[in-house]
Amino acid sequence: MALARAITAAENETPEGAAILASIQPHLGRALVVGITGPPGAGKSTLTSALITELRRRGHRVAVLAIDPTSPISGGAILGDRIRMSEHSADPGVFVRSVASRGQLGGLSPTAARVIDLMDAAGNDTVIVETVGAGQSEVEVAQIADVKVVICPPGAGDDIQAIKAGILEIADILVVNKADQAQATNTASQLRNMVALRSDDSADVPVLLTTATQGKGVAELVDAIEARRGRDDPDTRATRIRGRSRRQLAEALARDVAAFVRSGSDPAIEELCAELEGGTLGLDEALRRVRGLI
Ligand SMILES: Nc1nc2c(ncn2[C@@H]2O[C@H](COP(=O)(O)OP(=O)(O)OP(=O)(O)O)[C@@H](O)[C@H]2O)c(=O)[nH]1
Ligand SMILES: [Mg+2]
Repeated sequence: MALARAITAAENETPEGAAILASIQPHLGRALVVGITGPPGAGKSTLTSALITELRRRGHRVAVLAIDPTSPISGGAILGDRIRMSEHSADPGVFVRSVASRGQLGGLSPTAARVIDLMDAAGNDTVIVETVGAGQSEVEVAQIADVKVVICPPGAGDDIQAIKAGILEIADILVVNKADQAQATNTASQLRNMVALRSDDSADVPVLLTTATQGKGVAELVDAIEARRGRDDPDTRATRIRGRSRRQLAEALARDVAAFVRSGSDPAIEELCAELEGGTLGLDEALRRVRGLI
């Protein structure tokens, strides 16, 4: 309940929220953040629920952040996720939260990183972040997550093409879910071929088969995720937290500066805008001068 309240306070940017966020810094970096991404309907939520079951069996405390796809295609996802993860709702070792997918700058919700930090500081050793792989958000998840799991449904040539074009590059683990369907093994070999064509460091990207609805292959997926956790030394951990903090500062700054420029309250900015409008000043030069102001 405390975590839920802290997240709400952080989302609403209340003074209490800011105080909590400031106080949790020393407690960050204990959780392994697992990103689950893939096309709509690939089975991300079902697999997440199965992952929770297996992680709980192994004694982990798990928090899930489902980034709500606000697109019309997968509307109602939050309700669906609630149903799919409801089997864990009575378990005090599991915490599930959904947030809207789009921030003011068009990317991942700016609060997502903060919510992950709060989940981490609250003592969850595994944080799962589910996002639909449909553009920008999965790339941003890659910047947040320590382990990136990309899910591909069987057979869909188009989906493989999309994954090839975008998210294959970020995957640490590839999963063909719905292994109970006929095309699954074929899709897995296609993905293995694609992985083999990648540069050397991709050699250890496993391609796994799961049937999330039956919990099949889930233990092997957790093993692959745990192998990553095992590789984690204090240095990479520290780098990871620094990366997250830097990203948060950059996002907060970008929002602040945008609000400042839009507010129309600064004479120097107003002068620049007038010159831009009048065509006597180019955008590059205006940017250069604004940099001098902040
Ligand atoms: N046959 C089969 N169906 C599955 C499997 N895993 C998930 N499904 C079904 O696929 C549908 C979509 O599953 P979700 O878990 O909601 O997929 P998702 O990727 O979270 O979907 P969005 O969040 O809307 O993008 C549901 O009807 C699931 O029951 C599987 O292993 N085999
Ligand atoms: Mg889902």
